[in-house]
Amino acid sequence: MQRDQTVFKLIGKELTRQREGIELIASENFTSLQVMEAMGTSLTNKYAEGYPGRRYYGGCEIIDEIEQLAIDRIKQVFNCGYANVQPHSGAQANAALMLALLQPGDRILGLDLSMGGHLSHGSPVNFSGKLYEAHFYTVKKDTGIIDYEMLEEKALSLKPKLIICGASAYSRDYDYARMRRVADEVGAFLMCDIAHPAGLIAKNLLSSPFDHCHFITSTTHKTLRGPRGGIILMKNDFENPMGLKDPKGNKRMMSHILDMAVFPGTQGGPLEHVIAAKAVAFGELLSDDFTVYAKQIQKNAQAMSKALLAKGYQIISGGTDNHLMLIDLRNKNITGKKAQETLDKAHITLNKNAVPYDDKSPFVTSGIRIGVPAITTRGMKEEQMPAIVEFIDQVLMNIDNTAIVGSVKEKVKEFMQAFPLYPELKN
Ligand code: DSN
Repeated sequence: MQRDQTVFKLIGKELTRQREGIELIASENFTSLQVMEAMGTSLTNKYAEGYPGRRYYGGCEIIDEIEQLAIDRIKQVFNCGYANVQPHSGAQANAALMLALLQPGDRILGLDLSMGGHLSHGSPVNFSGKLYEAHFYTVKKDTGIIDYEMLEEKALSLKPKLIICGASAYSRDYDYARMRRVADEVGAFLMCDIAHPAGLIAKNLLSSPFDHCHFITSTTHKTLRGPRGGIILMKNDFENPMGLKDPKGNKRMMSHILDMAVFPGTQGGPLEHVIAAKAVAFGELLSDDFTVYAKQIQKNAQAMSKALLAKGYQIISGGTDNHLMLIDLRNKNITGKKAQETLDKAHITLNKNAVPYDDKSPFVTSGIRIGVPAITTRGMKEEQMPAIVEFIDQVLMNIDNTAIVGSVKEKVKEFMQAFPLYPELKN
């Protein structure tokens, strides 16, 4: 068969784009070459419905070893007792967890999407908001911090079956113990979606939800720096309180209910090439190098936030504890949409984002979200953060001046040459 020049040419162009630009999308990262290599392997050819040692297909003995390795490694990373590494994504992990715990129409309580929450935590446009009765807590208008009093009041009056913590645009740590007290008071399960800060939690740089939440879900490609995918974890397995029993009348353990909710509940054949890449990434996570990386993420985020504040940018909650920050551009009279589109022209990639109590639509927004995991992978340290803020500021302060925006693009390209990406790859 002839090599598909069309597709590979486009893949090459994308690599050039990634190499030349400053990547500030908080949910993106650059995997190691060995993580990418594991994904492009013969494992993509294999069907392996089921779990290690209990598959529906023959020929799974090697696949079993690989998947078990991924499970064992991620359990070691988070010092936890249960892991399912099959979810194709974070949203799939959340779907499976909800399927395991809830009946249609059950109440759930999560952080409002417009306050930094996530689509799969009950948004009306997502399955979670269509199948379940979703309610939301917010952040406080004056501080940008989660309104725990509101969360408690809503939980007490609504008696949700599931309380969700975790967000996609929240820069502060959580009071998990407080949320667990509320969950216990109303008899709810507590889950935490750690997709964003997982890499920092893995290295004990943020509070750990594991001692307080019944369930943890995550993606594997953000601060965990693995392939695109999801996971479900529990600190300890426990007997399911829903009373579900096996054919012999014994109460099923939650691990069994969760496994069944992933497959056959919400997915078919697992992506074993991705699971192999997860195993590689989880091995990297266990290394001291990753500890250094995770610490650098936090230092870079703090340096970036300081440099932005120095230029008069308003950061929601006044700063960051993790890898990201949310900037309200209303004092600069620029919309998130315009900022994202113009920064893109200068090869600075980030996303527009609603800010809490935004007066603009989600398609326009008043803010932008900035994250540093990807530039930290490129080798940047605190001293590069003011330079990046300077580029951003030059673009935003000259937003309609194509000559200046074009000149920043050239400066960005030159700047990035000191931080090579995949030098071993030709294109
Ligand atoms: N798309 C992810 C993010 O950017 O945070 C959430 O799913």
